[in-house]
Amino acid sequence: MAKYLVTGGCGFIGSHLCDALIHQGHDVLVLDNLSTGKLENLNPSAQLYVGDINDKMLTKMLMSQVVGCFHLAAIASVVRSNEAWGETHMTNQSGTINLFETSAGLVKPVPVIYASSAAVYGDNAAMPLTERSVVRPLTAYGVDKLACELQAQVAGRIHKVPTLGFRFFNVFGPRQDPSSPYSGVISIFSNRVAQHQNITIYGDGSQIRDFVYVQDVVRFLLLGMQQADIKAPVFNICTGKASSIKGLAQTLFSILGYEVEIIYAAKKAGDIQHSLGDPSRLVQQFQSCAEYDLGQGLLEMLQSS
Ligand code: NAD
Ligand code: UD2
Repeated sequence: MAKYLVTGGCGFIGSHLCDALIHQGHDVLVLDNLSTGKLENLNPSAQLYVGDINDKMLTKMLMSQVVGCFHLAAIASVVRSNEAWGETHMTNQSGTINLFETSAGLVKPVPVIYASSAAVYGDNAAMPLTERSVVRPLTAYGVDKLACELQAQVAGRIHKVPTLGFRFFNVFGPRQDPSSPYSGVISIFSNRVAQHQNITIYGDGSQIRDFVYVQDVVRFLLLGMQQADIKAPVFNICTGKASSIKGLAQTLFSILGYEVEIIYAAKKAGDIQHSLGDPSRLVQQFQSCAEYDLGQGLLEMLQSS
């Protein structure tokens, strides 16, 4: 049994991670400013500190108590990163540096496992995307995530902080807030279809995504804590399976046993056409692959709501 810090523990992915850590018998401290996270997401056994990841006194007080930090706090919306450039940078890059720096300042630096994103690849047509593919982030969000990976190298090389970064592809599952305008397509579609409301597909629906279920992401985060290294390794978390947005709607219809009207609207500016990851490096490192496919994940998500 050990004690861990989870930043962003009241959010979608962080709250599932807290559940898993607590289920394994660990103590969990959570640092979250509740900007998008919700109190009701959080496991009651976790100890919540409402505050900012840039608060140096707070991060020092928390990190000095734990054996490792899972860093998931971020402004996770790409659209928001474009609207509030400087503000998201303060959280997404400076906040990450503060956590690395806090760890570096401890008698013995603690490992930091952090969330990067497939957004670092931008619209790279070379599919599937491996960790060696060209990175060409198109947004402030993607640039900050890539910068976090570079700062992790600094943390390891200069300050001996062990880190490990995961490039999440499109994560889905329970607690992904469908009411947010920035929410993921699966939470929006499943919420609307469940209420027999129409859904909107932007573009012709042929765009491809690699949807990965939140429980798989949590499993790799936990495994990652044992593999953090001062060489700052980075891994895709993806399934390697492509789903079109049109195909997603059809899968949802067949699981629920009915259909709703699909409205086609103009493709959103900057929307990535194809995003498909190659999980080979992940599988090789952790001797494990994503266990859920889209259908299984959708089924579990719908049953849990
Ligand atoms: P989320 O918005 O549900 O969770 C983020 C959490 O961080 C929230 O609880 C929020 O309140 C908190 N937070 C934000 N700014 C903070 C700050 N300055 N100080 C303290 N807390 C702060 O998002 P999520 O989908 O759970 O994303 C978790 C991580 O995974 C993020 O780093 C995100 O960029 C990354 N990611 C997510 C996806 C996805 O498909 N959901 C894909 C790629 C990467
Ligand atoms: C995801 C992540 C983002 C970033 C990026 C990396 C989410 C919410 N966003 O953006 O954080 O990591 O990947 O490149 O996970 N769509 C519709 N109808 C809808 C909603 C969406 O057609 O009602 C389309 C949308 O235009 C896009 C696809 O569905 O083509 C996926 O959209 P998304 O917002 O779920 O995720 P994405 O890939 O844009």
